[in-house]
Amino acid sequence: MVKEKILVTAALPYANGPLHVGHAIGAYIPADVYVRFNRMKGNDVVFVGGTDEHGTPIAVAAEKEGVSPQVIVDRYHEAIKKSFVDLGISFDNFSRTTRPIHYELSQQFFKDILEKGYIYKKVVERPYCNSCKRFLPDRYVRGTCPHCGSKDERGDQCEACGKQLEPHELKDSYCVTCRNPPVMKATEHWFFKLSEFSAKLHGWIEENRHWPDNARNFSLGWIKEGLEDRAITRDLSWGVPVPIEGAKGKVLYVWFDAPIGYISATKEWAQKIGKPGEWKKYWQMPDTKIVHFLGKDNIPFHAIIWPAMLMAHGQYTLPWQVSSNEYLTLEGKKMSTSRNWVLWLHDALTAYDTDVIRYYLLSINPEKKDADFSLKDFQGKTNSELIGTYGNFVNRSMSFLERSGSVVPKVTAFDALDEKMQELIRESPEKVGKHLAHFKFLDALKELMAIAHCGNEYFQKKEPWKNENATTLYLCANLCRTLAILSYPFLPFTSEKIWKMLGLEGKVSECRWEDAGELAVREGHRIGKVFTLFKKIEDDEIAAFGKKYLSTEKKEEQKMDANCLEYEEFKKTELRIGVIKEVVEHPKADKLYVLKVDLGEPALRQIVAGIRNYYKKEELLGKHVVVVANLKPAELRGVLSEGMLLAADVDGKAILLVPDKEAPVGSKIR
Ligand code: B3M
Ligand code: ZN
Repeated sequence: MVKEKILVTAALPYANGPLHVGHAIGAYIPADVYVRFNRMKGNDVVFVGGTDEHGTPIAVAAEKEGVSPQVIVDRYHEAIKKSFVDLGISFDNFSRTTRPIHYELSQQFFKDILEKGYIYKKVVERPYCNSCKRFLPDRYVRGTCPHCGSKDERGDQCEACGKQLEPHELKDSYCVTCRNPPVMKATEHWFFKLSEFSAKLHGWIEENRHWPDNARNFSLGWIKEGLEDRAITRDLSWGVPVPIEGAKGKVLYVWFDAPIGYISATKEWAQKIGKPGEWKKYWQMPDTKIVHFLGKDNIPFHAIIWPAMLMAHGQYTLPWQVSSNEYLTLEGKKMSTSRNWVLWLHDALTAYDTDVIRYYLLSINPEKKDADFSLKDFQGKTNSELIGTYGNFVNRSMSFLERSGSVVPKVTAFDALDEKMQELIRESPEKVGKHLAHFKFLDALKELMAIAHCGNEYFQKKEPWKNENATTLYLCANLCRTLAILSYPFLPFTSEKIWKMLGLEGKVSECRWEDAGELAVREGHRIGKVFTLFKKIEDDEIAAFGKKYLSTEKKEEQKMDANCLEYEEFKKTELRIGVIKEVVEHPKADKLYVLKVDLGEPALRQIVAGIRNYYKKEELLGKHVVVVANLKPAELRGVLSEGMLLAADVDGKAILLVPDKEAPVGSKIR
């Protein structure tokens, strides 16, 4: 067999929070299964990953906590790395996009394609916050999605409908820092000529028939709609500086530098192994298969923009596969970190063995359609499949062998059932392997479980507790070995345990995939100590787990805590009675009035209020109202506002709060 060169990547998670189980099965577990399988096939595989440490996801998280972005990325790089180790993800290198090697490469990449004429400069209008005095790229803006109407969505992508967004497309948008609506302001940015690659991308994707449907259909659809040039710079201080004169205060867009992280992580790996030029073998030689694993929301970047960047550059190999999973829901509901409906990976891994989590996630792998993680199903599948089928076969075979003296008996005669079993062992590497080679992880796992199931049937039919049993025990011991090898990509820890129980030399990881088809446990071989592989998940246990990590009440409580205001903070709000003295229409916004309000101060206050649809001017004149008097002045659509009126929000309609009895202007409210 010719050895293949394969470079595998798994999307670089933003270092702005921990990972949840959806992340784990979205890209990392399938990538790891694929990598472990290919290593056993004797292929030349390098598996790289790392954390994505730029962009507004990081900057916004840092601001929320009032710390620098560096603090955030340092913290979550470590946390994410630990979760991957605990999950058994066998990266050859796990890097960070804040490392110098990555800055250098991303800047060089930019300069290279600029030189080739694929980048140009253009003045554009972008959202700007007058009170924060800065531009609001990507996630600095929130508002209503123009496609599906979901409220409070981020400026880069709608969590509800998944559509890519530009911050200025959001309706009722506001600045995430101060909540004021942004204005549009001119700024200069660099654009990548994506439109020029339409035809080339189209031809290339057409040919990539081995891609999953979701990636192919999405990309071909997008090309049909028409690809537009994309801004690849941002007005931000956190990120890779744009490496040219006159670009002060501008950084590369995070989705420009992040995929380059795959190359820089490979370069770093090459340096670490003491062969600095080795990365070129994978990125600059066309016979390497570059395989990207990612979740569905990352398809546009991996299947269109990144390949176009590589085409523009011309010196790197294009991806061969874009293996993209659909979403995982949790108890039937969409997972969402911002809405606090998630099962954290570290929580799952504290309570259960890695392989138990890996097995369940792989058994519901959202390969072609969304899948649901439910605790009941997790308990059911673990108990009936992982333990009831796979664990059961290994345990009953090994225990029987132990009770019979721990030595593999001398084979006597083969009957028809034995012949069939021998045949199954011989064919099994091909049966499971053909699916893995084609990224069909669900089919591969099903095949593996079918083999274990055949083992149980064989054991049952042969009734070794009643009959002469030498051949049965010999074949069962061999099938245990076969299962150990074939389950290694899925259940790497369990498979090594079985190996140990079998008393075999070396490790499963050193075996070849095809070894699984041999009858290598010979008569006279002494097995090791036998122990049970898994513990059944009991009802009360899963209930307690759910209560601790998943209960909605608990999540609501946590949310309440997060939203609660200390009294000391609340006390800072200054509320006072005012009387409306003047009402004019806002010159630029038809929902707004510009009011002059007397608060008993020397000068009247100017307040911009969104009540024009609900009150006539004459209804307002002379009205006593409640005013937030110590808000930082802010411009609303270009008009200064020095306070806010209190109103009840009744289905989006404003109803002003007024004093019940006469209260003089300026009265404080306590
Ligand atoms: N950090 C998005 C995400 O975590 C992004 C992936 C980058 S892959 C180059 O979903
Ligand atoms: Zn602001």
